[in-house]
Amino acid sequence: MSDNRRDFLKKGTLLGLSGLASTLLGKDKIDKLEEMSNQLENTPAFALPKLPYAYDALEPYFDKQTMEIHHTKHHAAYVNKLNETPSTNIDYMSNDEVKCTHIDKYWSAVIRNNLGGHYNHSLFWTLLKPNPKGEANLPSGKIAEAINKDFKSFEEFKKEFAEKSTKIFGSGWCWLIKQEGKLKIVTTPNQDNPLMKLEGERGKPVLALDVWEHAYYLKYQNKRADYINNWWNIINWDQAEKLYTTK
Ligand code: MN3
Repeated sequence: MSDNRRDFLKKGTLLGLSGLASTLLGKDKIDKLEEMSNQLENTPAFALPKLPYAYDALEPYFDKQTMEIHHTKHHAAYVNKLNETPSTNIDYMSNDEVKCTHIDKYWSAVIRNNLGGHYNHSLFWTLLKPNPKGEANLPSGKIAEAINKDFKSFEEFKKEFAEKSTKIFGSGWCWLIKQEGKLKIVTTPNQDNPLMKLEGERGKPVLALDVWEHAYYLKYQNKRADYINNWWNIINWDQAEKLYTTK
């Protein structure tokens, strides 16, 4: 068959189909469908989430300037990079948690680092809450029971978490994870996380602490231990319990 004839048949089929569709749906519906499909095509796969509090709400523990730069520059950069790097393998998966569980060492560094950066920060923000009066901030309910069971006491848990997060060499994250029903403290380098299929321990994140210098340097300089020590005041334990008790 000649190319001209093939083109003629293709066009004919398309015209026939669109004619049939307008007969069945009406032109206004077709226009609406077209508009929806254009919108879908132009919607980036990843979006910077709004913070559930103001930039200065976590003072005096996390300062306003650090929070603003951390969110609008660092987190936003991960989101932008992801949107500049389309990947049909992950862009259409239902959510970022599912996407992370597909990342292994064979993925390109640009997707691994920026997807991790986006997921980790999105989680980190929701696990913080203002505490302007400096009230005691302790876990309660099921998460408190589980911490007491798996670490003997809250004090022991705090000690282990502080030790492990202080010792991370360079940039990374410290996590409380649920692994086969048990709580564990693990660390990951760079923007990796315990959902990914990498060398470290895997599990569902329940708490997350960013120990990259960008998270604390403006206020605490090289004193990472002080930053960690202040973080305990603004942990959103209700959110941690929600993560712990839901699948
Ligand atoms: Mn960060």
